[in-house]
Amino acid sequence: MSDADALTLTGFRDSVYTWSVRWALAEMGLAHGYVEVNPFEGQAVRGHPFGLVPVLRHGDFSLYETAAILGYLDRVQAGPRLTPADARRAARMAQVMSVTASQVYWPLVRQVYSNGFYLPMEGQVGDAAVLRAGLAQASVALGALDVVAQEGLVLRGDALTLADLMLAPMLICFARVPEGAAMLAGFEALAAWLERMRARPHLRATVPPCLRKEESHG
Ligand SMILES: N[C@@H](CCC(=O)N[C@@H](CS)C(=O)NCC(=O)O)C(=O)O
Repeated sequence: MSDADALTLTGFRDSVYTWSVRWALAEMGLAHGYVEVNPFEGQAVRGHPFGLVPVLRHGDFSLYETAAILGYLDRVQAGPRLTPADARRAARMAQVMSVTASQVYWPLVRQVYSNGFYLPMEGQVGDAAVLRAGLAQASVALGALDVVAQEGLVLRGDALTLADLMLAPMLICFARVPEGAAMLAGFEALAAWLERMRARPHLRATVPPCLRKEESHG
């Protein structure tokens, strides 16, 4: 690959959004460089005006926002497209990606997973009230996504789309907290879809270090 074609991902090893892009790159068979930055410790993220990860560079082109990065990779890759050609499936995919960013990330990842798993794993005390607030909000998002999984246009288990790539890492993190796992089990179509995602070799190969013990072998 020439410099003009080189792909470089800037991310943080335990970030769910970074995981989505790493999983996408693996599914698409795209070779890439990787730069590790921890924005949670105040490290500057080159190419991101809001100081977040991930950022993708492709030659002299720089891109941030995970949904945009996934869509771009899907267009430059040589394999089968992960954006459906069918208008309704494509719209449902975009809807799920938007709901993931707006309704899933904060309550399920930043409130439940961070306080129920990640901070304790780091030897810090999670905030139980924040965790409870996240759980209360989570059921609304999970219910909406379960309806989508039942419908079967996307979140199918077969026919991978960009929605799978964006949502599954967040739900895997959420389910690492016992209360999250119990709640998710009540949404049967969504839980069945997630089990099929968990079995994908490229997902397993890109599991972040903080989750690796059980996720990549279990
Ligand atoms: N809307 C952004 C969100 C990215 C994001 O929130 N990334 C987290 C890591 S998973 C981050 O960099 N957080 C740093 C911080 O909150 O200071 C995207 O889709 O890429």
